Amino acid sequence: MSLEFFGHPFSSFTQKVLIALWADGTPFEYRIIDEEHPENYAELKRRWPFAKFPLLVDEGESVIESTPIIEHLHAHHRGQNDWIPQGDAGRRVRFLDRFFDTYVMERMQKAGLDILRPEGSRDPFGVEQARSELRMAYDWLEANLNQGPWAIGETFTLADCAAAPSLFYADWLEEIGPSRPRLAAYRARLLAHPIIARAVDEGRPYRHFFPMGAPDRD
Ligand SMILES: N[C@@H](CCC(=O)N[C@@H](CS)C(=O)NCC(=O)O)C(=O)O
Repeated sequence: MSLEFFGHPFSSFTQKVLIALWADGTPFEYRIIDEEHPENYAELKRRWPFAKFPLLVDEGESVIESTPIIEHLHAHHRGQNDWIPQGDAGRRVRFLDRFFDTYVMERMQKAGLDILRPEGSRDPFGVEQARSELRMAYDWLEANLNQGPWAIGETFTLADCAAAPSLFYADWLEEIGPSRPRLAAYRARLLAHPIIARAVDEGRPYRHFFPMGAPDRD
């Protein structure tokens, strides 16, 4: 029952899955994608031509994309957490997981990574649109998040695994600010969770990778 996990400590989608793995105490071999381990990138690329991470290998089988990886862990390596509860609660979890991935994480990637494009091929219109949709996502969350402590209430779920890295990094790019106290308090609760604090700490040495420069907080 050996699990190999390909990812990088500073990557938001990697952190999303690490939170689930660590919170359950699931053993795995961590294959970090970096310059010191070219064989890890080569294996990732062989298994998934897009070479996006994270990627999980379970007994030789590739499991691709963060949400299906957590679903796979939930089904085959069940720990103490109920990542996707049954019934309506599960539907709310899946919706919020999609929401954080799509409207927070992907908008943040779009706006944040544009600066790495070669001069002349940047997309200022797309960046402004992504930032505007990020603010719209914050406003929606401010109006619709429940009282917590977690995304759907008392149970820490897949939705919180997605929320933690997305809100962590998105706030660096576009501050949530004091006008959204409920969302700011949820982000603070997530960052105070010991497993999420570990994910943030393991990413700390790589903060110089943040394209716009990491702010001096968190
Ligand atoms: N939808 C994917 C997104 C994965 C993704 O965007 N990963 C980023 C790191 S956070 C990546 O692989 N970046 C490297 C690249 O695009 O070459 C998931 O849920 O896993």
